[in-house]
Amino acid sequence: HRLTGAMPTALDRGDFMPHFQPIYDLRSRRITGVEALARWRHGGQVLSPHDFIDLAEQSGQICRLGRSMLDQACRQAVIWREQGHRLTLSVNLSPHQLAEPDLPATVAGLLHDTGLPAAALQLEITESAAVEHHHQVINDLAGIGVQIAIDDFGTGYSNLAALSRLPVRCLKLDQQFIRQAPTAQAVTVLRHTRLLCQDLDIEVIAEGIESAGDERLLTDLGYTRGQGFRLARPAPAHTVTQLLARQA
Ligand code: G
Ligand code: G
Ligand code: MN
Ligand code: NA
Repeated sequence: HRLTGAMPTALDRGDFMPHFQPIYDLRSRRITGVEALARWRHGGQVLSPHDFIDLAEQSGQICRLGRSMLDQACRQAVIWREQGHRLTLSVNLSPHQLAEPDLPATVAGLLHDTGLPAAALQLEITESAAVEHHHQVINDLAGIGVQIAIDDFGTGYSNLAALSRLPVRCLKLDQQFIRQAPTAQAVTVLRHTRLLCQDLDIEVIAEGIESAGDERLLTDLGYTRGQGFRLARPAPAHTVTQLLARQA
């Protein structure tokens, strides 16, 4: 694929960058965190992960790309924290990154170099990758003090027993449930996931909030954290800086 061939040079030149999507406290409507989402400035366009993450994984370049995202996102998070915003930074990890034995050392090194406190970094991993193979590396990452979140929760091979044994701080409930609401089944999943998290003492973030109705349903069910186009779309750092300044 022509994009695969263009990746090494693009990485060298710094053409990959994170955009950031705010995560909100649904009660105060304040931003409590941001999720870094990779973008590629390529040929006058900005490409989204759908265009290149699979290619990066297949070609083995996802680790370098993931490291670059982590590095850039941590540096930006430090800038926001220096402006007085107490944010958690969430960064997506590919299963390939979890399979790299030096990931915990790499993350520790990045935190040291950037000055971002470990507790301010949340690493998002998908259910399948989390529960199948990578208990040791996940434990090591948690040992550094970073938060572990399970992304797209409810879509993978949920192994609740494994989940309760892992040092998981947060579940990000996949968009599909709020999309399917208000069917009775979807509302049941939303309600019980919230209760499960409460009982396991795990934070839960509802993803894909697109309307006032979505937001009302979730707050009625006791959700206090959310992310979605109704609240804010992914945007370049400077746009998020403006959003943060406005709520200060
Ligand atoms: O930004 P967007 O909403 O289009 O992201 C689409 C998908 O790409 C999401 O599932 C997200 O988890 C994934 N993604 C975005 N940025 C990164 C990244 O830096 N690393 C990895 N591994 N996945 C990412
Ligand atoms: O898989 P992950 O949760 O990392 O993916 C985040 C993706 O979800 C990004 O591509 C982001 O653009 C997208 N996203 C965020 N909020 C919404 C939303 O409200 N609706 C839809 N359709 N997509 C969203
Ligand atoms: Mn994510
Ligand atoms: Na998700």
